[in-house]
Amino acid sequence: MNEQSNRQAAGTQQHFAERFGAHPDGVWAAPGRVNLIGEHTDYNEGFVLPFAIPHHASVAVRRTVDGILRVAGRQDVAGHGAVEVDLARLVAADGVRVAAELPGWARYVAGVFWSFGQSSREIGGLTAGYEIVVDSSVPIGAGLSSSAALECAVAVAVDDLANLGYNRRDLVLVCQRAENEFVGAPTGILDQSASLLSEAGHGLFLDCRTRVSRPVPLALAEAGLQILVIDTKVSHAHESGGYGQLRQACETGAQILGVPALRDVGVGELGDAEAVMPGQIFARVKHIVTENQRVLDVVALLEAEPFDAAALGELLTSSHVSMRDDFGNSCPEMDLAVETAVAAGAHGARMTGGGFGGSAIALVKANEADAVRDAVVRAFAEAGHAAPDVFPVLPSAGARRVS
Ligand code: GAF
Repeated sequence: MNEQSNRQAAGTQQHFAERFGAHPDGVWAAPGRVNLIGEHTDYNEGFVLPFAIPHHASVAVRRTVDGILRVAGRQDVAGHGAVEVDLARLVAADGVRVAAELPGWARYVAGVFWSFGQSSREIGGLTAGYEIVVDSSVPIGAGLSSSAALECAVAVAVDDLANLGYNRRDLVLVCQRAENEFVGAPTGILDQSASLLSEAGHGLFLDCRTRVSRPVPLALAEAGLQILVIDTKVSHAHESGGYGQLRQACETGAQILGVPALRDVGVGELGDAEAVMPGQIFARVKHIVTENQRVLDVVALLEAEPFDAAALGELLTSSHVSMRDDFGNSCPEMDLAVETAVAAGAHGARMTGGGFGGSAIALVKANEADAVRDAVVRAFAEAGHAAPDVFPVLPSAGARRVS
């Protein structure tokens, strides 16, 4: 743990004591992520390569006996005090309907309890009662998985305290169900897998069909490289709008091709696919099929140490162009961030996460990071966009107990 995360854990613990007048049983942390490459491939049963970032959610938790879940945010994100929920009623409830009664961030916490309740035999431990203080350094709405970080921190804490005995892979599914069926966002397993399974210094290569993963070395500092996050400040949410429509288009494409998922279509089959479907559906299919291949190419590059940074950068930029031109989930601020970073010397850059805003990543030489950041900030000012946040991230550890 670094100094910042020690401070965050101590702050969460102290806030818990002030709020609930007692010491928590422990503090658990789970990181946000950037996705190096493999966008929207997860729900198409394809490949992804995310890594955990140092920014994380932390939860201080105490198990009680009164059957009530009390949750308070250290930053009081939505301006609410402690939210109280009857746990026995929560776990027996119809997910999305109950979620609608809760303020934004509390949905992710309650959703994990609800989701555990759908598959746990140990309901007694789950419904005993819990007091939780939530804190997070993951920027909200920036495409860095602030919601998955919160779900995963709660999941590892409750699994520990109630002795539920889940392994990490199954916790991924518990958190995904919270997101899909409680919060109502039709997402895949990318974000929760990155938060729960990542290792420091590595990317996580995950096959989303088999759920088999392996760490891939991402020795950036040793190669004189940095990955910059460019938070465009264009906020997004996946509960509504574009994300679901894209998912639907991919499913339609797979149906037309008669395959279980777009994972089953190879780059060489795209010519035939184009002839049998509407142009816009084909464009979505093309992104997914070529993106799966790019993930495999990036993994091959990274596993051939020392890796070719210029070739890696080119694959990242191709991924962005594919989203911009074929998948239709970019936005002008994102395109400007990517184009400016590359023009200022980045090896490559791309939007990371679901899209329609959020963040880009740029692979840069460490000694050129300041120049790239300055160029992006300048370009945003000249275009009249809100100032972006630009900061480096290192591949970090996955969810863990911190005290
Ligand atoms: C969001 C979703 F939550 C992920 O499941 C994934 O689909 C991603 O967008 C796009 O790759 O982060």
